[in-house]
Amino acid sequence: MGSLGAILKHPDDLYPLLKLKMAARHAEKQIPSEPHWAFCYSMLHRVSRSFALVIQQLGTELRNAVCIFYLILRALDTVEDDTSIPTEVKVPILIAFHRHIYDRNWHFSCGTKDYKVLMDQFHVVSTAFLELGKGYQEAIEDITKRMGAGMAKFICKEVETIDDYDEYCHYVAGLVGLGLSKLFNASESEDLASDSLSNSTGLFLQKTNIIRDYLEDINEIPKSRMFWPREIWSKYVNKLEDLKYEENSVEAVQCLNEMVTNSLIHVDDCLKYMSALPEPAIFRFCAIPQVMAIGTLAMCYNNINVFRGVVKMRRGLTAQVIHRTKTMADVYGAFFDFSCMLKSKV
Ligand code: IN0
Repeated sequence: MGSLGAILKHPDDLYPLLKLKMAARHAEKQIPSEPHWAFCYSMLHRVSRSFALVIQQLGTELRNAVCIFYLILRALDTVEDDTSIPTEVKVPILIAFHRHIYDRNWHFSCGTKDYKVLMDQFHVVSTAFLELGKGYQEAIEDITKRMGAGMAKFICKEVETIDDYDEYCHYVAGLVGLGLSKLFNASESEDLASDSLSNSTGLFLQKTNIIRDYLEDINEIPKSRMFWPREIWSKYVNKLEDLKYEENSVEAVQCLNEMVTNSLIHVDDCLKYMSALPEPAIFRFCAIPQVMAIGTLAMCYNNINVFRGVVKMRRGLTAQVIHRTKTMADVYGAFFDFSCMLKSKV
């Protein structure tokens, strides 16, 4: 079907995309005038347009804290992800990262493209961090410390069991949930959510990323990154990379389906977490990534293309999710629709 055909068949797609573009333009115009904040927001915009968009509705203080938290985590992630850094250099940086954020003179060049700019200009992020309220700073420091230590642990350790998988996802995403709950609480608009529910919310997002990014991670140069737990893939193949070869297509899809099923365990907690967020702006900020995740899982299930290229939600669908996710009823509706799609594939 041509693009006009697609639009005519789904006329709803055109309008949300247009609205998304207008909102993105509006967000760009809202970039603050102080140069260090302008840098942080334009950096955020470059690394994740939709994230930059969705945080616009938060109050200024909380929005600034979330922006800096996101950039610090991206920087930490850039160090963890860069497979060209030797282990003996990488591990000490990860472990001390929570101290580097206070040091305007600290610098470590790594990563590529936008992430290289972020690393090279990290002192600008530090400058903005030091302007946040103490409560925000302490929450960000605490999470950065625990995450860096967890990442360091997994540099030298493979993800063997499902427990390892949950532990790794806790460090890189569950802790983000705990940190955000602390930031919401520090902004005084929200009661502190339970750690267990905040953790599940992060696990659900990260497991979705790990499933979706199989090929990208396995093809990483100079060394693959492997996050799928051996306890699951060893039922289907001898080596994780074997899943990408055409002769193993049947096993690959079966393994993929088991991975998707594993991530669905967290849906219950995610819905509970979201239903307890009374502040509308915070609610939308949390709900949009969750709806995107269940949508991505529904697309990935039984889909061999996960092993051939990138499986992503279409831009029009993303735009719809952003504009239609306003209340808990919208979230239940979206989870219901994507669950029906999953069910039809099982
Ligand atoms: C996030 C999360 C995020 C947002 C809201 C509530 C959360 C509660 C618990 C845990 C994480 C929460 O959302 C972003 C969304 C995002 O960046 N999406 C990308 C899409 C993509 O493919 O990367 C985009 O371009 O829009 C998220 O994925 N993570 C994240 C990081 C920092 C913060 Cl402060 C919030 C990353 C991760 C690893 C899933 C936690």
